[in-house]
Amino acid sequence: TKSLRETLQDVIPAKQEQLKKLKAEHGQTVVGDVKVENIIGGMRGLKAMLWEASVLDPLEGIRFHGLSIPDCQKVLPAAPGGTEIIPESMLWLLLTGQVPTPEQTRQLSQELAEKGELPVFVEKLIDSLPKTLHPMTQLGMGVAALNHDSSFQAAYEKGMKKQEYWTHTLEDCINLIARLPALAARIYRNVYKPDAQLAPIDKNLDLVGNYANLLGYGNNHSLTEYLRLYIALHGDHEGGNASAHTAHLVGSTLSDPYLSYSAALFALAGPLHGLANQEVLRWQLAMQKEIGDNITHENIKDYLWKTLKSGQVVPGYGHGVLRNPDPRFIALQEFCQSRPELRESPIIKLVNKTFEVAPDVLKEHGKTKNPYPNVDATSGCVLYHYGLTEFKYYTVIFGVSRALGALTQLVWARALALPLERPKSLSMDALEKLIKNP
Ligand code: FCX
Repeated sequence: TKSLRETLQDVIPAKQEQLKKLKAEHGQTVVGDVKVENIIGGMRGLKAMLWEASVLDPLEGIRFHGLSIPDCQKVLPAAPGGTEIIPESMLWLLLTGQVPTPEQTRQLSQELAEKGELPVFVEKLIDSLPKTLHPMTQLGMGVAALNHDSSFQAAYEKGMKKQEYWTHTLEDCINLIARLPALAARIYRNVYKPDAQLAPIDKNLDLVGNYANLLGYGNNHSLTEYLRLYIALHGDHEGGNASAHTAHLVGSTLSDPYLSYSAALFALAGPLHGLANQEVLRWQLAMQKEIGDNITHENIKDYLWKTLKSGQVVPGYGHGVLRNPDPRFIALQEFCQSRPELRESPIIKLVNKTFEVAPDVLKEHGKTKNPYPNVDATSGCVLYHYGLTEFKYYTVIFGVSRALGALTQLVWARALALPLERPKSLSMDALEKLIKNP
């Protein structure tokens, strides 16, 4: 069987050729209009960047190299003894466009475990931070500091050729993904369980098996499986979302993958993006507290209106691109329905009941273009069920996941020699002038 690097060596030339042809034959072909509303409206809907690993359809949801979430659940290998997709198999798919064999997946798991230890200075850096510093700030700082060992940066300083960019980018990306569990778990330990011992990395375990162990949940097989699925599914969601786009933009300056992904994490830390899963839990718990047990649909409806009338968004609902329930939400709900203890969990039941009411209320409210749940409507609530109740930590888990897609695309961006990103901005006066004299 081929290694990850051999597989990539095989697939990259065809993609390079495809891009060359696109540029030569269609460089001047128009594929869309730019409206003033796109310029004012956060570039929504503007087809303006290249992203190989996944494409998001507003109705159908995400496809990773053409595979939908149910397709991935059928074909991507699980961990030994597990049934859910693991991040390694998703990473392989995102990087190569091919479905790995179980053996290839195991090889990747082994490589990640072997590279999983943190440098001592990063451990010390994280240990020196105050517990009150948000875990996402700590994660972003830790990831940035890991650039001390960047292969890309070292090779760049020595004057590497452009053709070698992607190989060094790949090494950095693999190293970074490998170290994320130890970094993220250290932050968890320091902030929430200061007396706990961190488990050593087990060279025979997959990435999430080790992450769950380090978090102190290694003996909870159900939670470990949930984390595998969640981290794999959350890995990539097209290129235009704020975190992925940030990594892409920063990477286009030839900043190394550590710095690029660190920047992405600070975009993920915003409440309209990655922080939404903690907001959902906070909101659902506040609803439960206010209404008490035996919540009816009518109670939920009233609570939704109260949230909307106070000018807040309903967290976990709406999306910049999707116009249907998020298939990632559906996949996580199915995971819950397949396990009796989760089916009966009060918080999961509340998420379900809210889903039965919220779309109609949001339609009646009439503002959001998408009245359906996104993945965050349930992801944090499942963690809460398992006893991982420290919700300020949830976005860190999202950050471990999103590395898969954001870093994969850095490899592709360098392999395809994509240039420095530099869109043209306009002042309102310049825009008005352009409208008068197009
Ligand atoms: N509740 C109430 N109002 C909402 C809403 C919601 N869940 N979602 C959108 N709206 C409002 C917007 O605030 C906007 O109002 P405005 O005209 O007064 O500014 C209007 O509806 C139109 O917004 P729309 O075009 O539908 O949505 P956007 O693309 O601007 O924003 C997000 C998309 C996701 C930011 C938005 O739906 C939202 O704030 N949702 C709640 C937070 C959330 O769940 N975020 C997670 C998203 C995702 F999964 C992720 O990136 O991680």
